Amino acid sequence: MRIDAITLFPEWLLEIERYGVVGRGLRQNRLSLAAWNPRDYTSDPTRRVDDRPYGGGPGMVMQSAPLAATLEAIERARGASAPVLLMSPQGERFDQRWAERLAAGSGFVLVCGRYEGIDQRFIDRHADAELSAGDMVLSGGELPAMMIIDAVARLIAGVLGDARSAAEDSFANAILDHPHYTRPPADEAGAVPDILLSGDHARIARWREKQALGRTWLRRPDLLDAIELDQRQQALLTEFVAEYAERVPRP
Ligand code: 9D3
Repeated sequence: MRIDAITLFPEWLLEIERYGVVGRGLRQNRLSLAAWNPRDYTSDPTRRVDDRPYGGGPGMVMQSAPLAATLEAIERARGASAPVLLMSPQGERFDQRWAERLAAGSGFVLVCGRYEGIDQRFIDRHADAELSAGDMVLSGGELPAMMIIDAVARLIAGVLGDARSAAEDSFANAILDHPHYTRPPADEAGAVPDILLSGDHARIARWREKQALGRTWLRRPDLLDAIELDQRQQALLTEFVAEYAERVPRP
């Protein structure tokens, strides 16, 4: 998998090479990452890549030509074209389905904007999709790009040590995780639920699934609307809801 990123802050973006799952993927040669600065591909002697918006208004707009020239250099280096994904607050929300789709291909180009935005002509001509990290205002596309690289890297076969993990994650994507506990069995914040200390693996699995479904019902009902529960899961959730109604009496 080859990922190229266009950014005014290439050193920052490449920091992720030094850590965690992305670092591991690079060392294993299952992933390669390159960052390209559009200032290196402008004909302007002052290396300018932005200008004032036509029609007026605050802020600056990234010019199309330096981005297009950078993209051309990337395609030359790759020897082929690759999907171009623009990081944008106007984009489609990036999620695990997007991560899976990207991990299934051989790579892509991430374009990180800065300033108020990017000249629409670059977007229209070159962007295959626009992706957002969610409804918050950031100062550029670099952090969303790093987020995407991390999410995709952990789906590349062999990058996660444990083959189970990625598959479990994709189920965990549909509903929330159950709570976790580790030693000690009791501390100033309370005791670990008895069942987890019982050694009864079947009951523990059932308890965890019930907690996962219950938390999803409490915190992310939208996720439950999107999936079909089987009869066993439906029964576990009904149990959770009944116990919850007892614990928290409504006025
Ligand atoms: C505050 C300025 N905004 C309206 C006047 C427009 C705006 C322009 C540029 C808002 C943010 C940005 C920079 N953000 C990104 O490039 C970005 C982003 C984000 O801000 N939130 C979530 N996902 C993304 S992906 C790229």
